Amino acid sequence: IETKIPAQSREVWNKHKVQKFSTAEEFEEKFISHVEWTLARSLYNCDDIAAYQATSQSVRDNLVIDWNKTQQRQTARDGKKVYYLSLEFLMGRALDNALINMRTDTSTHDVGSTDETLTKGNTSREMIRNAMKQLGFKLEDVLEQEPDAALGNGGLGRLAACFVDSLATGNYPAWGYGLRYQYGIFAQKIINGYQVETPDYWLNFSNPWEIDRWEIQVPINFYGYVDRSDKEKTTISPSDWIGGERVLAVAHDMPIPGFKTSTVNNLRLWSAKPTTEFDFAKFNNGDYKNSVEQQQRAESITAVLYPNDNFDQGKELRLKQQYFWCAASLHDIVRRFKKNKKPWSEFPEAIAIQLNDTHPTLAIVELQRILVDLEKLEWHYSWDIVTKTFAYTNHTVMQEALEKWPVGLLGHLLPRHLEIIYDINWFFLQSVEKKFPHDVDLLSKVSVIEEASQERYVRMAFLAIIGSHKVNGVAELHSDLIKTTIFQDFVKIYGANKFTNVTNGITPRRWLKQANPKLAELISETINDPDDDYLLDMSKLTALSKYAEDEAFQTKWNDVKQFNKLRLADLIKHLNDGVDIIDREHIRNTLFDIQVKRIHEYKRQQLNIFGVIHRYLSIKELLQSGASIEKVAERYPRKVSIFGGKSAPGYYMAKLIIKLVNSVAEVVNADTEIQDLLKVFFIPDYNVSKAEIITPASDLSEHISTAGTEASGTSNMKFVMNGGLIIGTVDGANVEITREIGEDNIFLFGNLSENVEELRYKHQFSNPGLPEGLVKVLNALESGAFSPQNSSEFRPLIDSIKHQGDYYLVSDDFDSYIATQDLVDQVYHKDKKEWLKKSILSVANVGFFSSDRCIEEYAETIWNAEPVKPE
Ligand code: Z57
Repeated sequence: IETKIPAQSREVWNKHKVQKFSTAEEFEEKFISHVEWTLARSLYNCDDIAAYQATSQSVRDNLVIDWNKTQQRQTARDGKKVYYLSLEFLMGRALDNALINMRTDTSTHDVGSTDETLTKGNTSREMIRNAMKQLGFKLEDVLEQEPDAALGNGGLGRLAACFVDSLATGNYPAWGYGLRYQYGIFAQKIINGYQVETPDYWLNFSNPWEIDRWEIQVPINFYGYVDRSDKEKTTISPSDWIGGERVLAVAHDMPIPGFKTSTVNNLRLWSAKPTTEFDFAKFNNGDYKNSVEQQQRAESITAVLYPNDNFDQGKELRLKQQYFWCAASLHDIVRRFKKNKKPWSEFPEAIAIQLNDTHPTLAIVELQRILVDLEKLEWHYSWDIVTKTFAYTNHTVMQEALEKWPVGLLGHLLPRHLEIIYDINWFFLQSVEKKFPHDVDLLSKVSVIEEASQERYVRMAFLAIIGSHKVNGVAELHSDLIKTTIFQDFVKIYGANKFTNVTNGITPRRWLKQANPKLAELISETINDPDDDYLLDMSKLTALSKYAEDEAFQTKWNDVKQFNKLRLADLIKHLNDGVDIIDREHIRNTLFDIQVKRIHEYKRQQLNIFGVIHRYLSIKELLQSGASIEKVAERYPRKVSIFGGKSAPGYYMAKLIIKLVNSVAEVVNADTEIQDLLKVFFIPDYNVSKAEIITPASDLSEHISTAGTEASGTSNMKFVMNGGLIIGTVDGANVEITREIGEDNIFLFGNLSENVEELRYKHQFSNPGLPEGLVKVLNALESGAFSPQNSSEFRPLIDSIKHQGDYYLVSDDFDSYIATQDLVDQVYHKDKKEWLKKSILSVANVGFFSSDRCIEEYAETIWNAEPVKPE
């Protein structure tokens, strides 16, 4: 590797080589020097926040050493590099994760152990905990100081975060590329039962996890025109795009440590800043203020994350974000490639670029522009390189989430890119015409340009398919669905092999070891794996199966669950202004029923809350008919129904569902007649760090989307990994979860995806009459039982079912949902041993859903990339 340092200076560099801390002693020294030098504080003003900063800086120092070595090693080895382009990385907190991942010990066990006989070379979380104690701090309190890096909305963004963890753990030479939003997803407040959004300015204190690369600045152009004064030139020959607005993309790197490996990969996030160029025309006109203001606007590009999940708002600023990020990332990738002086034909062997949804589709167009316009390569030669480089992951079949940009808007912002899109489409349609002559209908169906209405649109998913060599869905059912529905014509054109499935996964480091240390400890002890190697090879968990019916083990298993339920009960009490709604006395016999995820009609939180209302009404009915509370408890045993999740700020129905949950909670929790048989709570501001407390505490979690709408779901995997059972529809990854853990260990209900179309169709015409139970619920809603001040408040939720065709099939699945909830009660309360057996077997067989497996599949079947292992 090249260097500017003369050979004779090497000695000095080697003599003063930086070293990682590896003992408690060395850590303490680092910590204190960061308090003094980095923070300019001292023993006299070091609070928990300062301790968090100093600890993070110290840990970061270790990571940076390995980061540098990893980059050198990966460059020297010159294997294929993988780039994961995602507009969202929902990372959560970094410190605890780094402490867990950077552990290098091979002999000490670190959870709950008070063993202080850690020797040199063992950098473990436990060592740091003890050292911090020596320094006067409690690790758990210090960890709480870190704000979540909430640069994502939901599943898609969290998936990207799990992926970078697994890429580093698997030693893949892989970088993530994203945007460094100044404001992540909004913080959610609940005021009078309504969601209120408040800004998440997460960079309030300096962020110890980012390395600012002020030297890496990429100029990005927008607007302007294409110079066509040379009449010889066509749109497929090298063209000059004269940009009209210019901003700079600045790199910020986050180190991504792998688990039990010294590989530290990079997550590069771009922020926008004004160029130092000045608009002298304006300035000379005396318009100094305007000229400065225009410059200031640059920063708005990376100011805020769009807060929609599974919905395309189509705003110009969003398109600007997308191009800004794609152009900066590609410039960076191409720059690195060119250092090697390889021929362009080798580009696809050197580089794989994965597109996380259609958000980075412009990267395809940008690479074609770089090759044709800047590198002056022939069009078709370039296009061959492009299509061999890219692969596209689809995450949804929902129409409202599929991106399409008005041709006018795209052409205004990126005039040269629109030309290239038209030419890509032209050559594509020609090839279709050749294969299926005279099929005009087919041509209009698969054209990148939609011409159905006045406005013409660019269909980004079609462009992504055409520009990629592989397209994958995120769970088996979903990957089958895209082949038979939204992309069926492309299967006809390209053949089925272009389309593949890679079922999602989650990282067991964060979602088991970090979130549920007690369960992790019990597992490692039981399967005799003191070094937690099962976190790398989850098939080891199958060894738990033989204890599934072992009573002593079941008791320990149940104790862990109780611990986690108490931990959540504490959080809920804290969030409820110190008022405890959960009866600690009975917590062992109280079923924790949890649904936490983005609020969306297709995810059907409305079905859940209708079920809760139904349960409440039934309890009341029984009591009114004279049954004793004990008698009622036999039919409706104790339950706490927990909800959480954000609604997009502009999504009226989702916000109404949140309000309904809170209104029901208010009525039910205040009803002394039912005692503690039923409690309802909406956890405000659901995020990654809250998920780490919530997930381990579930007895039951709900994954109840209308069949065919949830592409995969990933929280279903998290709950199973923590010993929770699932009530769910035959949708997304629920299907494979059932296959892996066994159909006896999951509560499935509802209509199948193959029947959805017909059911929806029927709703348009006939009115089959709603199920009796649902009628009671809707009547109660209509009567204002949960909205005394405004009895029509929930009208839209009722109307959607009664008068608008019940698009999400709540009425069709209602009875089967209620019946299945009854079954849940039966098993949980009448046969606890059976329940625990199901729970243990679930964890024993959850291994498939590790994101390590998932990344390996991407590497083998899509990227053709191999790990670069440290010596
Ligand atoms: C998003 O979070 C998902 C899909 C999208 O198209 C967008 Br935009 C955001 C989710 C799916 O809804 C989940 O089912 C899936 O598990 C997740 O992406 C990760 O694949």
